[in-house]
Amino acid sequence: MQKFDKALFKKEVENNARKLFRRELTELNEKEAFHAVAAAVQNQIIDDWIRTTKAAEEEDCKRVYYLSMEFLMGRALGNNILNLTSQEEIRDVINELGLNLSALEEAEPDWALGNGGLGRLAACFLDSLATLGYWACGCGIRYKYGFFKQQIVDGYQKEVADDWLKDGNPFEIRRAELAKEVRFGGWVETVQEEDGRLHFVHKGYQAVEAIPYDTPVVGYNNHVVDTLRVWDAKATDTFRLDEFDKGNYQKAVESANMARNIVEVLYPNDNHYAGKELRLRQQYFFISASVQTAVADYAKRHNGDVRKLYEKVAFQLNDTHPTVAVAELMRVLMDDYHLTWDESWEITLKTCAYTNHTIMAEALEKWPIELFSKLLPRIYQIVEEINRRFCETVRAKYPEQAEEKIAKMAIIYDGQVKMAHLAIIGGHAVNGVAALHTEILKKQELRDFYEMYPEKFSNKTNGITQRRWVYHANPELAKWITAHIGDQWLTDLSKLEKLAVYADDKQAQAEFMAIKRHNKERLAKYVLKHNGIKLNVDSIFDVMVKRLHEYKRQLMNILHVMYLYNQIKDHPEMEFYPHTFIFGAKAAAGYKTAKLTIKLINNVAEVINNDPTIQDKIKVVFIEDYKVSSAEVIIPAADFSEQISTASKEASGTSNMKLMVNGALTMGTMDGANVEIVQEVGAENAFIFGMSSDEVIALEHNNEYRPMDIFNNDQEIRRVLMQLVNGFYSPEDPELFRPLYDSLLNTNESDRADRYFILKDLRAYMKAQEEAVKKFQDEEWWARAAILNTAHAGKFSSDRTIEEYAKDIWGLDKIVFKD
Ligand code: 26M
Repeated sequence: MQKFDKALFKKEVENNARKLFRRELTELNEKEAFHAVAAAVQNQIIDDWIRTTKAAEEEDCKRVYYLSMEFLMGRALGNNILNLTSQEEIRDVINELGLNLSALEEAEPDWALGNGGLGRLAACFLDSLATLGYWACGCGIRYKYGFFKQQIVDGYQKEVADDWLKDGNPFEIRRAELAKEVRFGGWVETVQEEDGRLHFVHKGYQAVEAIPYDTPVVGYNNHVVDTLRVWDAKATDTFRLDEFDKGNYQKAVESANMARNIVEVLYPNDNHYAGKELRLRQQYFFISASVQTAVADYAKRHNGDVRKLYEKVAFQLNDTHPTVAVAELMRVLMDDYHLTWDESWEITLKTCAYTNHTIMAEALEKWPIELFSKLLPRIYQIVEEINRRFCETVRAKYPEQAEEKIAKMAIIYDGQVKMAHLAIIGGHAVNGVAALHTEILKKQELRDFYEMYPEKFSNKTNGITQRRWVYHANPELAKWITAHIGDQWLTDLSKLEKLAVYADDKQAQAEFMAIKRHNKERLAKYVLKHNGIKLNVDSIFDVMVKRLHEYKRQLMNILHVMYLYNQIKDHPEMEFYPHTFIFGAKAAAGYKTAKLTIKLINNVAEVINNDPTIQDKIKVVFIEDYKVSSAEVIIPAADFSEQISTASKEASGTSNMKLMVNGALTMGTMDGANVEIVQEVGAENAFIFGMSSDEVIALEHNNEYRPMDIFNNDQEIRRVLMQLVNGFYSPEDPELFRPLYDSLLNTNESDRADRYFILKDLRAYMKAQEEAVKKFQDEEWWARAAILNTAHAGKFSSDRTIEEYAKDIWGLDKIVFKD
């Protein structure tokens, strides 16, 4: 590989300015200059990208298709530059050109094609796949509008459309030549072939053209470039002409609108299923296009013989959202490649694998059969046949309890198509995303399936990429780590272990905490600019950043803040260490309780931050529009990491890992990957509290939980709850927070009171907080524990996770460059 040519790069940037804007570089604003530089960076990538595909094709490598409705990529420019390892050279050139690299990076919009954990995990996985030298393609949807932007107006969340593509995306390439047709609606006709076989013909459908846009996924320092392929939708020209000929203008416009609608917007729900037809349309649209492409690409390389597809192709289903892939692969193999059912079934089983990301019942996808069969008649027919055969198997295996098993396990039952069942039955692997979560799946949620197919189940604890979450987000810490243990941690995070010997080293402690302080200053600047609030960098930065959901218990956090405020008001003389509570969270647009919690946090902030008698002992900050790029500023500045979900509810969590590796201490319940974090760092270097998952599950079953008893017996908690309904935080509308109060204390027709055991865990949480604050004041103890958190975070690299998937589920080999 040739060395980075600074002079050439500089010329290219200058030329790009002229080509793109017909102006000189010096005359461009920051956004325009970003485009000029990004185009030059893309040019650095392109040869490696082509070369990667060539090498993988020549060696006939196995390729994994990561099928996901979401890829929460964040910004690309800075990360690409880091992974190309030409950061210093590029920075020099940019400085010589009178520009500033970080300012240019900030001009790029976030690629917010995802909601939260599941989407960001997909993005971390792509980074790891490329870095480890595997051949991978992320397949998804090119949403015109990504996850909404959040504005806080009068304390309320307001959703604003995220028009992220309006200035174009310099990293994407439109591949019109690879378009595929996707068919909706119509009916299926059965035709008997000469050989007696039945053939199924899809008639009267509406066709949509799927057009792929490819963006590069740059591996770190290895010249491997994988692909993120997102599909755009267009009305098919043939259909339109046809309709015009008949003078049916209306229908032609309808079809164009239908196409546009499919890719219009990302559904902003997470862990919640709504049963919208458009959502199923989105799912089938990108799956059909991706599956057709994967099979065609394989066929091209294997003389049209697809019977060994599974040897070279793996489909990973990111939750149940892409599960129609099981039936679509069956359809393509049978209808387009003329394989038999049995041949197709064997291939499908060996190709597909499913990851479960949640046990929340309201997240389970169950489509009404009318809706499903009308939109996807041929697919429904195939699902019915898969189901029929599955039920036969169950009857043979469990003759005694057949109907009971079928009621629980069938794909089609009670008028619904159960996508999780299809994913489990139609694939060879099922995995949970943390050890505890996988155990709960095996013992409870998916118990019958585990009993029937124990060999399919495994755990793959989530991870995060250290390239974005340390190297890019926390450059000072990255430099410090490299100075102490070398730079191998960038591709082998277990190397961080070597930092443990510095935990007791006074100088190392001082340096580590100085870096934390700089990061707190950087965040304080951000908050001043975006919120107009001045932060005290000597205070504890207590950070809770994640989607807003009742089970994550942001409400418990703010109730604790309300309690502290009462304490200080009652005892103004008491010693109190300054404490800054930082929140970042978006609520699903239709999720009332979640939105009201945001309003509560903001009202509490308003009252406390403006109370002069508090003298800045407590600050509450709600950071507007939490997203990947702001996470990169917030996370490195954290002292406390809030991971306080009701045990058993958070499948894994990933902000817990990002915060840990950046030296924050976990304040958490024994839930999701917190359990493994504690295992790695030691319970003495975290603050663990609350009910265990077993206790929660037992209490859910025995119906003996009475939150009202807590209200009646604990006067301090009672007072906090009363402040929700006496106008203390909403004098203009004392009833405003009544729904939150009710959710904690009053059982209603749909819900038992305090479904997530907030009051049950609140005392324990308050104690854990008190303990943590005490420990924080012992600077030496804290510095040691913070270093140890970074040192023991090695397990939580997505590189480790991907190696496990590659070995246990996908059977991938690495790309080798021969030239
Ligand atoms: C479903 C139907 C309709 C519209 C949207 C959805 C939907 C979208 C996203 C449902 C769930 C979605 O995401 C769930 C999610 O993010 N789960 C999180 O996955 C992380 C990665 O494994 C885990 O770390 C988190 O614990 C888990 O909550």
